[in-house]
This record gives sequence, structure tokens and C-alpha cells, in this order.
Amino acid sequence: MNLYFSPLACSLATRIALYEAGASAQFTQVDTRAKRVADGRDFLGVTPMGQVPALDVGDGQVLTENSAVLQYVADRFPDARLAPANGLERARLQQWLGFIGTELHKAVFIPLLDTRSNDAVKAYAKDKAALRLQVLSAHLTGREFLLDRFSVADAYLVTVLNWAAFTGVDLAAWPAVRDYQQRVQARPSVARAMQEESALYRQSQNAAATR
Ligand SMILES: N[C@@H](CCC(=O)N[C@@H](CS)C(=O)NCC(=O)O)C(=O)O
Repeated sequence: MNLYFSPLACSLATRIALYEAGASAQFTQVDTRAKRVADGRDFLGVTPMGQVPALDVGDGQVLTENSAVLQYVADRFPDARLAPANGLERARLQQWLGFIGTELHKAVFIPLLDTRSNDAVKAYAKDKAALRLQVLSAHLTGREFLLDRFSVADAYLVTVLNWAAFTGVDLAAWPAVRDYQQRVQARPSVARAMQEESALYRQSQNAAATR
């Protein structure tokens, strides 16, 4: 398996899931703005959307979309118990993956992070953040994880919450969310993945500054 990733982007969730599972995988860095793979290939030749995560699962098959990629990793390594097998609990996992992907990642954080965004768009996104973080906070109060145990949804959520610090969203206003973030970030797989990608992120920022 080969994960195409960009440092600290949403593909970090798949790296966390792979570390949790103890899976052996390759990690290939992508410049998602230039649509270039680190080895010089055109990333649009890997996936036409040019987005990470893109997971080459072997036999030339590339899987995209966080929700699908994360569930694929969970199912490929069932011993890691990163997703409930079926039934309502599996639907709950999908509920949270959908919530994180559409309500937080795309509706709130992308407009705040996108360099082509403007103040009006950012104000709209910040306005949306309040209800979504309130819903999350109510759910996380008294809970360790989104489901009964750590799952790929937690890997995705901790990845997305990490962007709060870059976008001026102060999680202190939602203590249950802030405490959850600190707790999950301390998990060995998460701490390792974040440390590694933070170093790569700093390197890519420095390289961009000297261009
Ligand atoms: N719908 C995709 C969105 C993935 C996505 O937004 N990836 C971002 C990084 S977090 C990206 O590659 N952005 C570059 C671009 O959209 O051109 C998913 O859920 O996987």
C-alpha cells in the first residue's frame, strides 16, 4: 500500500490509522497545489481530483475520499478494531465520518484555510463552526472517543481539529472538544504521525519561502 499524502492535510488521518494497525505502508508526499508527486510525477495521473488522501491499494487500484479510505484500512486490518463490523454501530461510524468530512472539514475549515478565501467567506465559515462544535462538544462530554473505542473517525477528527490552531478557531470555548483533542493527540500512533508530518510541514513551508 502506498499513501499519497500532504503534511498535516486530511491524509494524516490515514497515516494514523495505518500506524494504529501496525500496517507496513509506503508514504509518498504530494504538493497538492502544484499537483506534483515528490518524484516529479503529475499527481493528476494518480487521481483526477488531485486531492489527498489517495491510497494505492495494489494492483494499480487507487482509492480516494477519506471516508472510503479510512474504512478500507479499518477493514483490511480487522485486528486493530478501528471500525465496528456492521449494523447500527457501523452506521454510527459512517455518521461521524460524514459529519467530520462535510460539516467540519469542508464547511468550516477549508474556507478558513484556503488562500483564495476572503473575509466574508471566513466569517461565514466561523459562524457555521459554532453549532458544529457545540454538537461535537455535547457528544464528547463524558466520552473518551466518538464511539465506544478509538476508531478511524477519531483519526479523522483529531486531524481536522488540528487545523483550529492555524485558523483562529479557539477550541477553549468548547472544553470537551479541547480535552478530547489533547487526549487523542497523546495517543502514541497520533503523536508519532503528527510529529513526523509537522517536521515535513515545516520543511515544505521553508522550501516555499525560499522559492
Ligand atoms: N472529498 C475529499 C476531499 C479531500 C481534500 O479536501 N483534500 C485536501 C487536503 S485536506 C486536498 O487535497 N486539497 C487540494 C485540492 O483540493 O486541490 C475527501 O473527503 O477525501
